[in-house]
Parts: sequence; structure tokens; C-alpha cells
Amino acid sequence: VFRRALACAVAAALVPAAAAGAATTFCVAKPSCTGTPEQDLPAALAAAAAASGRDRIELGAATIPYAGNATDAPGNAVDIVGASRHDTTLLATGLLLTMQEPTSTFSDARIAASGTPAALVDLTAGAVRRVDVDGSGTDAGATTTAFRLHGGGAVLDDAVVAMAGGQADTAVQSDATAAQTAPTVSGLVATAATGVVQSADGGLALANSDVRGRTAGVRASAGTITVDDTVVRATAALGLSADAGGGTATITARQTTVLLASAGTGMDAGAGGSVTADGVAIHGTGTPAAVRAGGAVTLDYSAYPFAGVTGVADGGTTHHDIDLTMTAPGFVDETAGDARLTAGSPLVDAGDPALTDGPATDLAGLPRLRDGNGDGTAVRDIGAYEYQRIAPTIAATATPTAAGTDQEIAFSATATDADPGEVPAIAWTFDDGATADGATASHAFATGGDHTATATATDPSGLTATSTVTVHIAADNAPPPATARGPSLFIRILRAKLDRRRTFLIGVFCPYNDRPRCTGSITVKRGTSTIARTVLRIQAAGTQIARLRVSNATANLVHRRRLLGVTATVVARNVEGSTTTRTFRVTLRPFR
Ligand SMILES: [Ca+2]
Ligand SMILES: [Ca+2]
Repeated sequence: VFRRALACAVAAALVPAAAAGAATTFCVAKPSCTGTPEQDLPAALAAAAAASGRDRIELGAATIPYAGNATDAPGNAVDIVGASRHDTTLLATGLLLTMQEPTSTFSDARIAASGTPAALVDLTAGAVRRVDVDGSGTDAGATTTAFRLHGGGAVLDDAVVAMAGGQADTAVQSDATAAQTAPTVSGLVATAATGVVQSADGGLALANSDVRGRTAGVRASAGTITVDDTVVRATAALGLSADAGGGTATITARQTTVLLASAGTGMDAGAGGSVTADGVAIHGTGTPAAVRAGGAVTLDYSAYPFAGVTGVADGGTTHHDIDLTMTAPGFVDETAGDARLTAGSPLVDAGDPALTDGPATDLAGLPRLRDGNGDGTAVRDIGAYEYQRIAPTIAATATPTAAGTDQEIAFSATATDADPGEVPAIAWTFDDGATADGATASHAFATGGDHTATATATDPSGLTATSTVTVHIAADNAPPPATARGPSLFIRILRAKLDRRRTFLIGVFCPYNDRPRCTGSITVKRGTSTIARTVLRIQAAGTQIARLRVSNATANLVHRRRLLGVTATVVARNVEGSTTTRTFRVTLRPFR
């Protein structure tokens, strides 16, 4: 609290000094802007440099022509803000923006490159967020670097960089030196000849990214790159490669997944290069790790096919590694490039149990340190994604929720699961002891009162959820309410218990508005066999008590079984000839 109060006091003290020329807004290609219109980005940055205090440059939802490099010099604090990465396009045939002021920002725009630019954004300092690069329009032979990072703690966050195919281009290059603060790159989705490269003796931190390199995904030719919670895609290419050619170059990868295809190489170390893997999964068609002369690869708490490793002194045998030679990694959909983990994956909870620091979230932004196997201890998984082991949810319904005894009720349940690819199994239990499997079930209760049906969802990790629905069963064997187009009949089962003459009684009321009469029949069936039938001839606003007689054989069956479910169908016409048909269940009971 004291530090915060002090910071506020310092900020308050600074305001009067900056207020003289504070917060001027300049606008490029934005007619609705309330600030000062400027011709292009270089002119806007020059105007901001002439205005004291922190300024803002707003870029409109437009395609803005290239007007040469714009430089944000140290001391010129500015926020360059576009409409969005989809709405503001900056064209660039050469270097677009040089940022040197540590507190300046550039956000929410897209850069469309053409020609043969050497680089597009050059960051000595400052932060770039939500700025995409489309390099597909560059000329053949272009060696464009989308983002060039130096020291000063430059930040690149949430960028989608797609460079042209077949060229020697680079998404992100850092040449920070050991004396400078390491730049950080996160949320990068990159496709280029080289995805991310460190080329001086400083450091670079890469996290939460998805990098596809046509030649190499992540490469250190000097210095050190740390890679966390990242997917590297190596199709006929190198995934993580360190090769200093004289000095030293180091890559330390943690909780990273390398997907190989077309004879790619997951981890590669040449002269002076060392690659250290802790919690790294490597799988696909190719070589998981290869060491050339003067290089070193170290693997621990990692998973890869042991048989494919070449030149690693203690490959797989002495550390806590998992052999994927004969075991699948259990990705959600490896063919589609989805390396999230499923419940049965051997990578779940197979990371370093002693590792309790590091990033709090995985590549999907979900929590690290989850107890994925349910043994009570939360341990990091191997790879970029953490299996979450989230319980399913379920909601059950019944149609109808009120019915007569022995009337079939349709039960339905919808189960969901937040873990990718998990489809919970559904099972039903009814309070009369009956059971059923599947999302839907049909069941009739034989006795009146409230009854329950419970649906249970079970996911592949064994976690469950239940939902119970209550239905009311009318004890008097009453049929369901009417849905009529013909006469609005009222029907009541007056007596379902057989008498000595083997009869039972159903009352049918024909209402006044169907005058002068209703005519029709009642047919009672057991299965498809008719066991009783009588005709209806009811004067308007009158009731007929229909007496239905069953055979001796049926009466004996009722006597033996004590309860016999049958189906009664009432068909009644009014004088206009409109017909109402009503079918309902009747449970016959024996005389004795
Ligand atoms: Ca875990
Ligand atoms: Ca689940």
C-alpha cells in the first residue's frame, strides 16, 4: 500500500510539468478523428515529436500508403493506435516504423508488405501489440524480416506473421546483446522460412507461441533463447536449432511441443550450440533430436521416440523421459496439428514434479499445474498444453413431466465437457430400479406419485456429473390431457379393476359446443391385439360410461400378473365429421 501511495504521489507531482503540452492527438486517414490530421505516419510522428508530453496517433480504418520510415526517437512517448488488425492496413515496401522510446506503443493494425523490404518494424525499445504482418506480396528473392528486435526490453505480443513461401524471410529476429535487456515475444503465430532467430550474444524470451519454420522454427546462432508453452511445427525443417559456428548459442525449451512432418528434425545442435529440453514433446515423421560435431542436446522430463534420436549421449535412457517409439502421445488431433492432450495421454502429469515456478498458464491460456490423472498431486504435463481434467456437465429433461401409470415418458439428457474431444457417456437410473444407457431413454412408472430419473455423465477421465428430473404419475390411472381438433373430449378411467363380469369402465364426456352429439368408439389393445371394444353415441354435454369387457383368457392373464398394461384409443366425431383420437395407457387390475 505504501509503495502504491508513493507511486501515486510521484505521478501526481509529475502532472503539472507535463500538462503544458500534454496528450495531443494526431490522425492519419481518419476523418472522424477529433485530433490534428496528418498526411502520413512519418508526418504524424514528426508532429508528435514537436509536441511535448505523451501523444497519440490514431490510424483510421483504411489502407494507408507507404510514405517511408517513421522514427519514434527516445524521449518521444507516443501511442500509435489503429482501428484493428482487420481494419487498418499499412502498406510497406521498405522499413515502416523504427521505435526507440521504451514507453511508446504501436497496436491494432496490419502491415501488408510488397517489394523487397529488409525489415518492416525495427524495435530498439517499446511495445507492439496486435499487429499482424502479411508478407505474401513480397518479390521473389526478398529476405524480409517482419520484426527486428534489439535490446531495451522490446515487447512483441499477439502478432500473426505470414511471410511469403519459398523465400529466405524471417518473422522475428533479435540481435539484442548481453549488455541489453532481453526482448520478449509472446502470442506469436508465425509462418516464415525462419520463425524466430537470436543472432547476437544477448537473450530472447519466446512464450505462448505457434511457430512454423520452412527452414527452422526457432534458431539461435548466438546468445540464448528461452522457449515456454509453445508449439513448433517442423515440416522438412528444423524445429529448435542451435548452431554458433564459433561462439556459443543456447536454446532452453520448457513445456513445448514440436510436431514433425516430412523428415523434419525436432532438436538440432551444431558447433557451439546446445539445446536443453525440459518438458518437451516431439512427435511426427522425422528425427526427434540430432547432434552434430561440437553440439549438445539434453533431454529431461520429455517425450519422443527414443529410437529416432541420433548423437545424444544419454538419449532417453537415464532421464525421466517417455519413449514414444511404440506409444502414441495422445494429442487431440495430430493430423490436424492439434496437440492438446487427451485423458489417456502419457504426457499428462509427466513433467518435472519439482518445477513449481514458470508460466502459470499453458498455450491455450489455461492453468498449468493441474492434477490431470486424478492422483491428488498437480504436476506439469509435457508439452505446450496442460490437460485440464474438467468434470462434465449434464441437464436432464422429461416429456411429459406428468403422466399416468404405465405411460411411456421420453427422457433426454444433454452432456457437455470443456476438455477438448471429450464426449461423456450417459446412463440413466430410475427410482423403481430400472436403468438405461444413452442420451435418450423411454420409461413408464407402474405406481402413482412423484418419481425420479437420474442421468449420469461420465467423461474419459472418470469424472461424473448427474442431473435428476422428477415426474408426477397420477395414481388414478388418468389419461393425458386432450389435444383435440374434433370434439374437446374429457376422458376419465372410472374403474381399471375388472369386476366379476370381466369389465372395466371408461367415462367419455362430449361437451356442449359439439352439439348435438359425438359418435365413435373405444378400442382397447394389448400390443397389437384388440382385447375390448365398444361404440360411443353421446348426446351433447353428456357423458357415456363405456363398459368394456375382456375375454376369459385376458381376465386370467390379469389375475396372474396382478397388473396388465393395455392401450385404449378413443375415436370421436362431431356432426361436422371432425375427429378426435386419443390414445392412453390403462393398467388393468384383477377382481380379487
Ligand atoms: Ca498436469
Ligand atoms: Ca472432462
